[in-house]
Amino acid sequence: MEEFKVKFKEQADKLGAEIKTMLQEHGNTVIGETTLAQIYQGMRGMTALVTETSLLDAQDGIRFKRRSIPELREQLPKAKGGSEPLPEALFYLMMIGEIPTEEDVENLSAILQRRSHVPTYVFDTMKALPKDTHPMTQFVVGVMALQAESVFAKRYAEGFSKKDYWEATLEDTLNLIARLPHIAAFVYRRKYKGGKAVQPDGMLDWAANFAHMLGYDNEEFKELMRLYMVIHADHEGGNVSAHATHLVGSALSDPYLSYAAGMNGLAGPLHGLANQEVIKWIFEMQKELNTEAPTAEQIGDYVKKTLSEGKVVPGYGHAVLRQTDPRFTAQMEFGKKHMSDDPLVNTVWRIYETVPGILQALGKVKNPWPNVDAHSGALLVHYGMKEYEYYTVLFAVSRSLGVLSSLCWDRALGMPLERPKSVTTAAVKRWLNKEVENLGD
Ligand code: NMX
Ligand code: MLT
Repeated sequence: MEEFKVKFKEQADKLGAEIKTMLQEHGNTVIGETTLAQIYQGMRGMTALVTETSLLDAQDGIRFKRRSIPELREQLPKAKGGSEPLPEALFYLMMIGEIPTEEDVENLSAILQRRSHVPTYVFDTMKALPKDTHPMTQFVVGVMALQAESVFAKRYAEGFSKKDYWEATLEDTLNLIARLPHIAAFVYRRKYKGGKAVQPDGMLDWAANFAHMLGYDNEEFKELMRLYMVIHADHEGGNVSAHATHLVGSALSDPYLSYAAGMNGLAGPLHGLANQEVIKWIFEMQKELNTEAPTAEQIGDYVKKTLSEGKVVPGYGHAVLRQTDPRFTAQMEFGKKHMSDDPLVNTVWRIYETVPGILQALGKVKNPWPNVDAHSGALLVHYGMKEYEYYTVLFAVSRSLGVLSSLCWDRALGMPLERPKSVTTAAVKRWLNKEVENLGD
């Protein structure tokens, strides 16, 4: 068995034993109360899940094993000559719980390289779709075609023991993460570059090879992809893509089915699709105002127009965060280092100076600050990737690292089927009128 698997199993057994003892001693401890408003309003603030890979703080943002985004950028190993963290290293941290050595990361990159071949029938399946199909749909169809390769599904069909679920899940996880960049690059090259594929380069790290297959060999773009793949990887367990992956996985659907479910959630405009919506919105604003560099006043008027049309300002607000997303700040720092004069990037920064005050004045928006999606597109446009409908696919490739690590943890810890109770409004009324003793009777 690969050393990486052995190390993960050791960590999982240790944590599993701790959880068992904790539940024996504290299983009946009450952790909070649930209000009627919460079950009608998207379960905000309701602690209802355990996710081992990361933890979100409303003020400070995401932390991976207690390390913030700036700390990850400092502490995780980098590519030779690079200064951004390697996503493989973050995957290692989420699985093993420690910052890997450079050798650990090289071993993991090699494991992924060995598993990266995508069978031709997957591309043939994707080719059956009209070229103008949304890139996220093409991507998920590719993932679903690849499901025929699932080790978990095969072994389950043959009949295998619960205690081996984790290993088959990890097999699928490594295979899927290894292959996703190729599937994603195929979507891009097919839809936007006349179908001319770029062959993978086995000497490159995971993110740099993805950039290469997309057709971007600029070293700075490779650095951007490393940073992008790290900061989009995980955002604890309650976000739509992580929660959907976990929920579907809880039915013992294999990692391909589970990840595809999560990515269908990521494709929604209130979640990952917001990255395309941000650039679309900025391009439309530039067109309407007939300028590449709108003033703060012009931006303010355009924001008010957007709101008056009953639309949200994409890239702003969050269900949990109550401050500027540190993932936005990391991208702003990247922009300042590599492209401080770029007009579009400067427009993103001017929007940042303008929007929060306007949203705050509405009095209902709980977080007027930018999230990760407010910045990402402008950096991509700088390097020539203007096809904004594709952006969520980049998010999806990165998110595989988090949601699939979580699925490995779910299986290793023997997490059960997720099945919360639901009620009807009629039942709520009966309960409020004291016609029944318990809500749901
Ligand atoms: N522009 C306009 N109105 C907003 C915005 C915004 N950016 N954010 C929140 N609101 C409104 C929201 O629609 C709601 O209005 P109403 O009561 O009329 O329905 C009100 O403010 C209260 O919403 P909140 O409790 O602040 O936000 P909630 O937790 O419900 O939603 C988001 C969070 C992220 C869905 C919301 O802020 C939003 O729609 N933002 C724009 C889309 C976006 O950027 N999504 C990406 C999130 C990050 N990601 O990658 O997933
Ligand atoms: C995410 O990265 O998943 C988003 O910020 C949404 C969330 O955390 O709810």
